[in-house]
Amino acid sequence: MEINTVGVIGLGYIGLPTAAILASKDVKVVGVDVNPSTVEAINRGDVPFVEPDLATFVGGAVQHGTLRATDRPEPADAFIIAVPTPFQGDHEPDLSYIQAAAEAVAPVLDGGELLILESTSPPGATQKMADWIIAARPDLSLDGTDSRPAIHVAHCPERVLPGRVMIELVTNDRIVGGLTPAAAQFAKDLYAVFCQGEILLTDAVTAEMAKLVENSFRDVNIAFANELSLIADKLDIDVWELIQLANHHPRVNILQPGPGVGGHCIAVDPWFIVNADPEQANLIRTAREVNDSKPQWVIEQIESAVEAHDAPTIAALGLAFKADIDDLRESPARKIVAELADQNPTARIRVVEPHVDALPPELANRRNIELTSLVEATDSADATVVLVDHAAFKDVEPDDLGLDPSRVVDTRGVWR
Ligand code: SAJ
Repeated sequence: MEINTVGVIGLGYIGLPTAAILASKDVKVVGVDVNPSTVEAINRGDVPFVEPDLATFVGGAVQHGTLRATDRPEPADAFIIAVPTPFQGDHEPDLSYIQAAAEAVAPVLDGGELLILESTSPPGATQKMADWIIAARPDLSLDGTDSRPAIHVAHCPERVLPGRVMIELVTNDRIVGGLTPAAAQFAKDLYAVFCQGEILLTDAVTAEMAKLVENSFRDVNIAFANELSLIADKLDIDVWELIQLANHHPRVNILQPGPGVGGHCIAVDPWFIVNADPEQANLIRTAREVNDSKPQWVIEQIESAVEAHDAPTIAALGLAFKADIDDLRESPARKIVAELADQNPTARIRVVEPHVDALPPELANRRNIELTSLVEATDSADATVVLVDHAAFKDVEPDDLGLDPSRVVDTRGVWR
């Protein structure tokens, strides 16, 4: 199958880098997004969020004429759908963005196109997407066994790490699951345009599960570390030393505890497995619950460190969901600061986040929270809580800040 034009539906953290890297290989890419400011920014050659090297790729491709953005799909040889799949209600996957994308693409199909779902999806979502397209276009088919022309549908989950997206898009191995073997092969040919890793073929449901399983594996292992941190606290031992010692065993590799699990994937994807098989997915559900309950435990630790003060000053170091990035979305640190302020209205909270210039709205609105420098925040604070292991904090000695170790709650072990 010859692919000269690709429509990328959804120009977010995954869609835009994928569109830009394809366009850098001289594929003609039309990106589609429902947000007019995203479309305008990209057509100016700008990037609406921070990701190393992405701006260079987007700016270059727009200038070269291989990438442009618009608000509705146009005919193309292949489509990549990279829209959000959040959960709703009691952790039920919300496929409405996939359905909207399928229904937007259906009218521009001629038959013969390749359609790839990249969004992280619960088992069966790729088949559902195909069914929505065929429902809108009963003149097309999924296998071409009758006189109706076939469309080729596959799932290829993204696996790139925020902060390293432009590198990992090229170097990571990819899993491609086709609704048919032909669809998988066509999708492999498209990814081979920019991916230097291995491209492994399977069916769509196995590919969907592979992505969910990868993130659940990490979630379960982080939950193990978080549970150990609670047990170590009760036994009055240092969890960081404990993990370091245990990891000397050749077959043990315990991850690091923290204030909870953030980001848009690891805290969400395991629920898709729980939802698909609630009776069996006990370990996966419990791990989610352990990680989700960690922020409240951290709040209690801070409260007990300042219980002698009526109107304590608390320095909170870090708001991002992990080290050395500016991404504050779904961050346990942000949640901890907000809840701490709510539960302790007389406390003054000085937040240090070297990667942003302003507090997010729900924190900026509170009179008892302010964004300050590290030195200002820790100066005569009644307690200091480390919420993110940014290099900017690791590089400082607590002694230089005049910190009393008994008044530090170090959720990331940066100063041990
Ligand atoms: N965390 C810990 N302790 C650890 C490791 C991480 O508390 O030892 C926390 C982090 O601080 C953060 C959260 O877990 O709050 C998630 O961070 P992460 O670096 O583990 O992962 P993400 O969310 O940035 O990206 C993950 C990656 N998946 C895996 O490593 C299996 C990435 O490859 C995926 O592409 C991405 O999810 C995604 O989009 O699904």
